[in-house]
Amino acid sequence: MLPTETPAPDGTGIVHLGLSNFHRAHQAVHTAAALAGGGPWGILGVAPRSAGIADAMAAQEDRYAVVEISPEGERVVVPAVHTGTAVAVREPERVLGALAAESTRIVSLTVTEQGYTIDPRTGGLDLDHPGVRADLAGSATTAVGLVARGLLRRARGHGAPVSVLSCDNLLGNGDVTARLVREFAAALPPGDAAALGSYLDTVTFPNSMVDRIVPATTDATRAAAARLLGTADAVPVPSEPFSMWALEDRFAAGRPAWDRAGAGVPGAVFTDDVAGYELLKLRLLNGTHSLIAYLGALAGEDLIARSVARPAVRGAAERVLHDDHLPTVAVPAGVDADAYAARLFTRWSNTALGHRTRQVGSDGSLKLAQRIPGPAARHLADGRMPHHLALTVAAWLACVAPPPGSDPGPHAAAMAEPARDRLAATAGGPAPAHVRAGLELLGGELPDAFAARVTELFEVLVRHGVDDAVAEAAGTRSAA
Ligand code: CS2
Repeated sequence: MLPTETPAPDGTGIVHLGLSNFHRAHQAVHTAAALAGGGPWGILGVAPRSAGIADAMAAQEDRYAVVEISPEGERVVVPAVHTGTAVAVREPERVLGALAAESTRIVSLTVTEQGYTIDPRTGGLDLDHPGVRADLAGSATTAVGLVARGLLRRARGHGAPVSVLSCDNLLGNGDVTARLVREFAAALPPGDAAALGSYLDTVTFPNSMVDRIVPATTDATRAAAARLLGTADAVPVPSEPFSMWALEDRFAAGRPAWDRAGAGVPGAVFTDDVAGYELLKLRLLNGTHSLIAYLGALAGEDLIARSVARPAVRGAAERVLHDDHLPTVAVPAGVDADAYAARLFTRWSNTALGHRTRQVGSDGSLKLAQRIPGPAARHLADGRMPHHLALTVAAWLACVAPPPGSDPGPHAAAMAEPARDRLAATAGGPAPAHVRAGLELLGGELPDAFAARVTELFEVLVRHGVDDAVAEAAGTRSAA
């Protein structure tokens, strides 16, 4: 059994949807810290579809290691907070039973931007999504369907309170989740809609900002875990040492003492200004991260750390962060924006971490929807062109939907992009129409002037490469 310092939880008060590396290195570690104070805060870890991690954890008594990697060295923590794992598509009844159990006080989620089944055109629940349609007809496979059907059982049963905690990189993630579940409820047959609708008045959906850079597991992670633990772990998680969590303290049935530091992480911040932390993080970190990933991949870089070490990419990242993202954020009281920004560059420069451009660049149509239209609209309304936000969109398109005959390189080609086929349809046509198709996916109805600037930068990128495009965005490119 993997050695741990986490005290055994006194029950399973949390059902978590999404057994990703991010959950396992973030919420799980903060929960391990909280359990030093005791409590019924064990976690049933539910993988939506794939059994790999769930079954490997089950074969290890639900334990795994988090390997914290920094240039100074490695450190291991075994956050033994899971009391079981399940796979929703394989055992839906068991998962629904757990969601509905009276002992469940928190249902948390890390299902990625894609997992919320949002229609980008409306920002609401995608009622045409095949999974959503099936869930409305009686199954429970999507995140929203699982949560709603679990809550419906609670409503029809004991009616005990619960909170739903989104831990994904969505602006207002709790509010968004509440809205999607309500939209699902409203689309149910009248009896169910009424029962769930009134129970939902008792459920809270705290907003939260989550932050820890967590790459994919590799053979090197497994080797490091085995070396540090003295025993094999099939599913360890690599992570940076940094971790941050800011949440609203609105829990209908209690919560772990996540404000406790321990297991290598500082305590979470409970605040009424989660929105400030979310904007700061989604824009400065995630928004800039996307630009680094796309430009880096186009320049042939596999790793984020190597990308940001390139002067052109570093320069563009500084500009997008300071000129385009930071001015749109009301920095929360007590946060030093300059120190925050400087620390981001240190975090991104962690070469030992092995964070890949393809990981950050994947699902761009969904991630950029959270990261670009909001700040871009702010600048454009003030009559200012956010050149480096335009460069971010151009670099995304150059990676995932380049014109035929232009090769974005292996790292861009390896990026997952749910809209790849849709974008391929316009990639061979005129660039302005192609860019418009890309911007439509991001939503936000940005003015034509922005689309025109994206088009210019896209053309420079695919014809002349990263250095020229960065110079063009900065206004320092000499006429070709
Ligand atoms: C990244 C995030 O992949 C991405 O889009 O920007 O996963 C980022 O590493 C985390 O949000 C850091 O907290």
